[in-house]
Amino acid sequence: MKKIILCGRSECGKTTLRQALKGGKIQYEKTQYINHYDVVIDTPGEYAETSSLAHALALYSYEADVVGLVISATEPYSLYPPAIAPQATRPVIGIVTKADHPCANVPLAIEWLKLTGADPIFVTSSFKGEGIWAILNYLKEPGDMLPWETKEDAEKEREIISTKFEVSDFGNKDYHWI
Ligand SMILES: Nc1nc2c(ncn2[C@@H]2O[C@H](COP(=O)(O)OP(=O)(O)OP(=O)(O)O)[C@@H](O)[C@H]2O)c(=O)[nH]1
Ligand SMILES: [Mg+2]
Repeated sequence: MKKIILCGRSECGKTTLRQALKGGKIQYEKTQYINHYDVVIDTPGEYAETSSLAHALALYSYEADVVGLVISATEPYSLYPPAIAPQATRPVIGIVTKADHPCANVPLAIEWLKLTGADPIFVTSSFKGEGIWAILNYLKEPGDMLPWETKEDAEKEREIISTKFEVSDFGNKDYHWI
């Protein structure tokens, strides 16, 4: 598998996406440090939000084959300046998360990612499994075994065990503690 680094603001769903790509149950806590031991390098959102930490993202991107700019379909603004993708020395892809969310605005998130120059752009829901198969096939290299054999298996709804509360879920009666 090509190694991918996931960058994006806090709560945009990077850790959840990492778990969805690996096929296990979704069970996570706040990311406290850069986890780089795996084919998915998971970073804390603070690194994308804080200029003094952002340099670390650039350094860790050298350990990856692909940079994934992650943006949630529920985000009210984009962190990414236009045309940042060419600054990386790796291919940069865009990943929209939380496409299943009742407050999702997927077309807007896609537009923001297009502005960065990221290509291709994947639309995902880690909860529902949407887009997971497409990303895995993008990262797949000859001889790799994927956690699933078919798209249908890869895109099955996931079991979610989490007590992480999402601030943007305030007021939505179906989304309290998920
Ligand atoms: N509806 C929906 N919610 C999601 C999805 N993925 C993640 N979430 C929610 O988003 C919240 C944040 O998810 P995380 O994966 O921890 O986000 P993160 O980007 O790793 O956050 P940091 O580690 O703080 O940078 C969780 O409370 C989940 O409930 C998804 O596919 N659909
Ligand atoms: Mg995280």
